[in-house]
Amino acid sequence: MGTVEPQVSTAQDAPQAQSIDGFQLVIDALKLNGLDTIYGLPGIPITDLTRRAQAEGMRVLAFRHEQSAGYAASIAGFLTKTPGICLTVSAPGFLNGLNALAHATVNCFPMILISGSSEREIVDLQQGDYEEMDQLAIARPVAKAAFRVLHAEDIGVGIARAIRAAVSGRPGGVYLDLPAKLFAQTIDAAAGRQSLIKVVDPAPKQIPATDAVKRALDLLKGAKKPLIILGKGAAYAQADADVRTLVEKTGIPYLPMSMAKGLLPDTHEQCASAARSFVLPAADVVMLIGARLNWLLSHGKGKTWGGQKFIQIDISPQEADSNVRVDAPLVGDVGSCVSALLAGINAGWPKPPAEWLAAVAEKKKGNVAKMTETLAKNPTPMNFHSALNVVRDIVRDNPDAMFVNEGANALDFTRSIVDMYQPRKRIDVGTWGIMGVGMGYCVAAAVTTKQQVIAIEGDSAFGFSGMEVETICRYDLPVCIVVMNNNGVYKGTDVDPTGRDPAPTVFVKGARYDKLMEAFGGVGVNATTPAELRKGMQEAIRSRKPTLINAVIDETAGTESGRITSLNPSAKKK
Ligand SMILES: Cc1ncc(C[n+]2csc(CCOP(=O)(O)OP(=O)(O)O)c2C)c(N)n1
Ligand SMILES: [Mg+2]
Repeated sequence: MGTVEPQVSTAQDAPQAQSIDGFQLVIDALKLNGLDTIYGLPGIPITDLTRRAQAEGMRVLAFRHEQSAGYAASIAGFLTKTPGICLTVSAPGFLNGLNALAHATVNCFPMILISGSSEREIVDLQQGDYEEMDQLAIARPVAKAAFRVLHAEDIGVGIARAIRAAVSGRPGGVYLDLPAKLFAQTIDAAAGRQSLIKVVDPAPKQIPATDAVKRALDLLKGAKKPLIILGKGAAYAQADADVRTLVEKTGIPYLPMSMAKGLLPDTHEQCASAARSFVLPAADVVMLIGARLNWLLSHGKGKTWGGQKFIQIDISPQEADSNVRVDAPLVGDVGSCVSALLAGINAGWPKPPAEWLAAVAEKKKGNVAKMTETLAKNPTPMNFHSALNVVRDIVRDNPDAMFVNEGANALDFTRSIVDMYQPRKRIDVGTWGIMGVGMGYCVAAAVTTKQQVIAIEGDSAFGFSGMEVETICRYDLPVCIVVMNNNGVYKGTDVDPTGRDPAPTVFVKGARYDKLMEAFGGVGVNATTPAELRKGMQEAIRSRKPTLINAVIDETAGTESGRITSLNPSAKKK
């Protein structure tokens, strides 16, 4: 006592030492909730937010276009079951990110688009601010929820609400508007820290009702030709072991939707993918697990289907009956629903009738034999099949690799030829069949899983996000991109009947996409044969270097719109 050192602080800096600003509160609120990665693009008013987040140990991945950052955030949400964070500047940056926000909502991926915005007073009086736009109003119709924070003391609540909205119930895209003024606002540090919320149980389990479980089990038990359809909701749930047990214990043939491929290995004997057009109309009871009866399943009606009964597992109570009658809706999260069903399936559960299983097996055998024959051909020039035969082998030998896929023919052929072996490896164009997800998905897949990434891209599809190869090189990510180069959209053979311009569907002939990768220090390969493609992919996986293989595909090989030609209104018969 009596030897206390004199305090050196001055009256001026004392309040600063005890205050905290909006930047810091945003960073602290995200970190407090385990959100440690930002996918974004800097500029006014969020440049310092990106700098300070990085300085505080967050991973800040800067893209060349916000759309790619947004897609990266959306798929990070799918892969991790926590909201992917995308950060954009006001008006134009926000709009560039908005596409991905809508994509996240439509695909049920948890994502938060955080955007800086201009001064409210000026925006609301339309006085012409820098990048003036009423972003909240514009985001609302495509977001699951949209919030704005005006006061630093509300940042904690704003981020907590955004997290809950993104991941609870049916996940989706959430918009969080942070006006420029908020970032520099300071409040008392202790009060600020106190205002932050660590969200408890952000995605609560939703347990299905016992009578609904019984109804579903009764219907399933009485089926003569049962079928299970696994959607990407089942993949999202991360209830992989229970889903597999349910399929195997019941012995029911199953169809995986595109992003559910690998939930059970595609080579599983109960997998009915190779007999899809047979099982859909023939089945008498179909159990949908995290799959919606949207256009991808022909809305559950028409000639694809056979007027059967449906059991539908979905977290949204509004999903059932959206297209056709659902006889046994089971509302809850996929994990809880599947485990409730399993509890009612004992050793005495009857396997499906042998005739049904034999009929499915027979159809599969025929189609697999046809495909094997096609894949064995080695035409010159290389076509989709001979190239994908190589990709199929590479994926079989590297089942841990993440697999990104977009295009039309480059998508449809790949989906049916390349088997997946593990859950949540295949990520693709999703519910909208959207082009442009490719490179953003590659970055997020590499960053969140640390695995090798293989991307099979149509040459048109690749173009939507091609500049992000620089991002891939900058972060030195183990991404091997294969551009299926058939000189255009669907094929490269169209001509302008007037002879003036190139046709709208064709690109520069013989383009060398591999040179784009070389420009940023990655490895470029031009592959004109399956052997060259194989060597290029093997080397990419061995080296883990950013690699782009320009796979030269016969420009006559594709079909209009790939597998969904029927959806394309055609002016006249070709
Ligand atoms: C954002 C967006 N714009 C346009 C389309 C329409 N579209 C569907 S597939 C496709 C490209 C198909 O060409 P490519 O990727 O080269 O695949 P290919 O069939 O030639 O293998 C386009 C432009 C879309 N699905 N999404
Ligand atoms: Mg093409």
